[in-house]
Amino acid sequence: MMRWLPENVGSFGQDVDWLFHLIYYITAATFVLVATAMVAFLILYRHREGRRATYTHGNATLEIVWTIVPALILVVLTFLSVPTWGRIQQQLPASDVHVRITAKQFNWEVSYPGPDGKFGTEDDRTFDNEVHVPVGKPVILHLGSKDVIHSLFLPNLRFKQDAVPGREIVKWVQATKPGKYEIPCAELCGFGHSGMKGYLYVHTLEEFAEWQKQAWAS
Ligand SMILES: [Cu+2]
Repeated sequence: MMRWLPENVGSFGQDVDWLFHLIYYITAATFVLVATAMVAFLILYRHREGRRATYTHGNATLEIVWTIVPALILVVLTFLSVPTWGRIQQQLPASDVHVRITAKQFNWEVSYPGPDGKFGTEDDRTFDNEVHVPVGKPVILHLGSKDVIHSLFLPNLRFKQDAVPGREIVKWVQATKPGKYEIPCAELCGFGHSGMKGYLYVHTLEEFAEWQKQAWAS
């Protein structure tokens, strides 16, 4: 198994990684097959004195086979992906942790609703480029943008979602391990795009309660 993926600490990361590896190995095998055939043909059919080129009109059977096999593979991959896609994208788990992440050139504005549980009221707290979440609990993300399209990328949670101006996109994630993880912007959004970086802090439940107490104390 490949070791170059970032550490997975997301509740649906295993399913995403399984599909990723499956597709990776299918494409890797196809690449080896094509490259080997190409090199073999280069050697077998190289120029030789006295040998004339022949003209061929193709091979219908071969063409049907190499069209149908990839088509079948794609259909199978689709059916294998549907349950994971449905679980991640088509359900919103019940949760009392809500975070509003608003992208702008070139920052992530991160707001919490505060004790009243409502956004846009006095007790909201807003932070720049830091998202704090508790471990083991679903977190509802309310994604927006103030200017252009950005993309919130949480590589360790196997989560990536565009933030689109004029729309609120509601998604969820759940972290399985405390730690500090990177949040890059994954959509070229202007000259400061490469520096548009935040951090995701996954806390234990006690640490998260403590962080909340401090954030709302001031
Ligand atoms: Cu951006």
